[in-house]
Amino acid sequence: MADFSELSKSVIAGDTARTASLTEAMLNDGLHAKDILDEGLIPGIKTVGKLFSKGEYFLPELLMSGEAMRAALESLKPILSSGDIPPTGKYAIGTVQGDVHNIGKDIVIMMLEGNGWEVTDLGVDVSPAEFCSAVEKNNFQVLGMSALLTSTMPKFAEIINALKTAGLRDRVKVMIGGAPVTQALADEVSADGYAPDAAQAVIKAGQLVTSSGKGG
Ligand code: B1M
Repeated sequence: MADFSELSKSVIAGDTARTASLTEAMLNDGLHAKDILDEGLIPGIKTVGKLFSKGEYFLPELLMSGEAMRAALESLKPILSSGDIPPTGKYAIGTVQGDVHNIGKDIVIMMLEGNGWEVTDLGVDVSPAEFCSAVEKNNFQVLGMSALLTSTMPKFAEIINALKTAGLRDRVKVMIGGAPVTQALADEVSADGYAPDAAQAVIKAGQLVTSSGKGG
């Protein structure tokens, strides 16, 4: 039985070298990338969030643990994003303006790519105009938006309104996600879909293109 708690602890400690080496060792032992993520890395970073909320961790600790996560993701990326399946469609995704959290978005990207999606990463701190421009210039089936801060969640409605104003809303299915995001918010802002995690984001994206007949 793998000891995922050691991996969680190394993320909590913000120990980049140890997080990277434990991740590599687990992969070499034949453990699944998704289990390493779901059982070790994500519980670790969630604990960091809780410590930050309680005032026991400060910004430097948040940064160090974020770095440790990123180092582990480098090792998982080739596995999560490889998949020998036919192309599913084109997906663009970005973190909304005012928000620089990208770990969750990047995991969503890896899982989408692993399931045949051609993904364009619009990056972080993406303005409504940049989202609109991406949709205008490309033939994406799905536009994904991620937000991790309650203060940046209102950007979803702003971006969807900007798409409507630009006459682009019907060109693309819109999905939202991120730790504080809920289905209720998706309904409120008239997004086409919401997913609580990366695995379900892949399922939801597939459902959206199937229901619209926009599959690629
Ligand atoms: Co920040 N941060 N942070 N942070 N940070 C949170 C989000 C926070 C909850 C911590 C806390 O207080 N407990 C809190 C927000 C509170 C709130 O809004 N109510 C917070 C804060 C306050 C801040 C700052 C304001 C701190 C400050 O400066 N005083 C600041 C804001 C900077 C900004 O964006 N303008 C800040 C900065 C940072 C760092 C840069 C240091 C770092 C980010 C590093 C990076 O991303 N490169 C950081 C981190 C690491 C966190 C926590 C600890 C971890 C986030 C994370 O990576 N989670 C976080 C606490 C927490 O989330 N519990 C916290 C793991 C990741 C796998 O989960 O992103 O939820 P998540 O993604 C999941 C799902 O949500 C879903 O799939 C993913 C994989 O399963 N998903 C989607 C995500 N996007 C999706 C899109 C979809 C579908 C599903 O469809 C399109």
